Amino acid sequence: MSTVRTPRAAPLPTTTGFDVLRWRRDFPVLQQSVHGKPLVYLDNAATAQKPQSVIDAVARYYRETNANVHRGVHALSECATAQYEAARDKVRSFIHAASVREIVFTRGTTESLNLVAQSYGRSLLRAGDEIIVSHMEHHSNIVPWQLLAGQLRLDIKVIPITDEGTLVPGAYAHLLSSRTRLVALAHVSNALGTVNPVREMIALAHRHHAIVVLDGAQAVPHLPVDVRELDCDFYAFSAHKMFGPTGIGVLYAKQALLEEMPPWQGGGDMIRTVRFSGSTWNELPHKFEAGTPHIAGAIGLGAAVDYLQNVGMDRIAGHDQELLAYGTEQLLRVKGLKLVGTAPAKVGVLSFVMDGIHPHDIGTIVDQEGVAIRTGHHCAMPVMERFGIPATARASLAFYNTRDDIDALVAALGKVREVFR
Ligand code: C6P
Repeated sequence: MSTVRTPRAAPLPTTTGFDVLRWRRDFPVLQQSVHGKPLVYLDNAATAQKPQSVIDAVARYYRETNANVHRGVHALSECATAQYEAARDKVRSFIHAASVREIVFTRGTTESLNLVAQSYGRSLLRAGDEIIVSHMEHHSNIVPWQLLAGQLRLDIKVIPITDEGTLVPGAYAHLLSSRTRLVALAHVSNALGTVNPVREMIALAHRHHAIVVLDGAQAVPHLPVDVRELDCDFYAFSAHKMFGPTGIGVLYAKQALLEEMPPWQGGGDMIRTVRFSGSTWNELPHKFEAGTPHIAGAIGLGAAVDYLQNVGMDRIAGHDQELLAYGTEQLLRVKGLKLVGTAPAKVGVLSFVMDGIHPHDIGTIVDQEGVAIRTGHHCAMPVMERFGIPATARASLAFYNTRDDIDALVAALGKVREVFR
C-alpha cells in the first residue's frame, strides 16, 4: 500500500447539498493510494474510518492524561475520570437516553449482546421460555442466544425473510406468544441493509410482556437513534462502525432492567465492598464495567459523537439515501449483477452477486483498482443460506463516500467482467 497522497477530482455535487468534500478531508486514511490508485473505501459496515479529531483525542489522552479512572485522587486520574465520564454523557445524549446510568461501556456490540444474554437472560429466563430472532441477524445476535438456550433449555423462534430481504409480514405477530420473553432484532441488517420496523415490533413485543434487544451496530452510523422514542429495552452498538476506535462499544439498557440484573463479570470497579463472606456491587453503570476499561477508546468514542453531531445525523441520513439510490441504479446496469437485499427501507449497503463469478474473485480484482469492499458471508450465514448463495460482494457506504466512489466501483466491476469474459 502506498501512502502517496493522490489528489482526487472534485466529487459530483449531491442533490441534498451535502458538502462531502469538506467532511472527507477530515479522514487521513482516505487521502492515500492503494495499488497506485486513489483509495475508494466501501467497506464501512466492517469498520469505518476515523476523522482526525478522533485520532487526536486518543493521542491527546495518552500524551497528556494517561491514568486509571475511578481510582486515584491525583490530578491525572481525576482528569482521566472526568474525560471518561464526559464521553458517557455524550453517548447518552447521542442516543437520547434518560441517564448516564443506562450507558454501559463494553468492548462492542458482540460483548453487549453477550452481556444481556448472560446477565439478564441467565438470571431471569426459565426452561421453556422463548426467544425470537430474525433470519437476517448477524452471528453476534444469534450465537449468544443459542448458548443461553443450551444452558437453560429455551426455544429460539426465527422470523423468516422475503426475497427482498424484509421480514415476512405477519410472521412476527404469529410467533409472539405468552411464552415469548425476549425478542432480539437487528435495527439494520449488515448483509442486506434492511431497516426493520423496530418501533412497531417493540410495541407489539411489549403487549406480550416480552423485552426487546436491538442490535444497532449498523444503524448508528446511518440514522438518528432515539432509544426513548423506540422504547427498546436494550440497544447495542460498536464505536468502530461510527468512526470511533475499535475495542469499545455500548450497551444501553433501561435503568430498571440494569438494577434487576446481576453483574456479568467480577473484578475491580464493579464492587462496593468485598469480603470473603460476600461482596456488594457498585452503582450503575459501574456494576457492569469490571476491570480497567478502554479509557482512550471511550474518549475517542466521545470525540466521534461530537464529530457526528457536528456533521448532523439527519444530513448523514439524507446523503446516505441519495448515494444508495445512485449506487443501486448504477450497479443494476452492470451485466449479470444481482442485488441481494432490495427492501424499500434500506441504508447504504449494496450486497450483490455476479453470474458465474465468485464474490472473492470480485473483491480481489476490484482491490487491484483501489476499491475496498467486503466479500464473504458477512457473519450472517443464515442470510446466505436463505438466498441459496455461499457469499456476496458488499459495498457499504459512509457519509464521506461520493458518486465518484460508486463510479469507481462500477468501473472496477467492468474489469472483473473482462477477466471472466
Ligand atoms: N459486522 C460486518 O462486516 P462487533 O464485531 O462486536 O463490533 O460487531 C458485531 C456486529 C453485530 N451486529 C451487526 C449487525 C454487525 O454488522 C456487526 C459487525 C461487521 O458486517 C463485521 S462481521
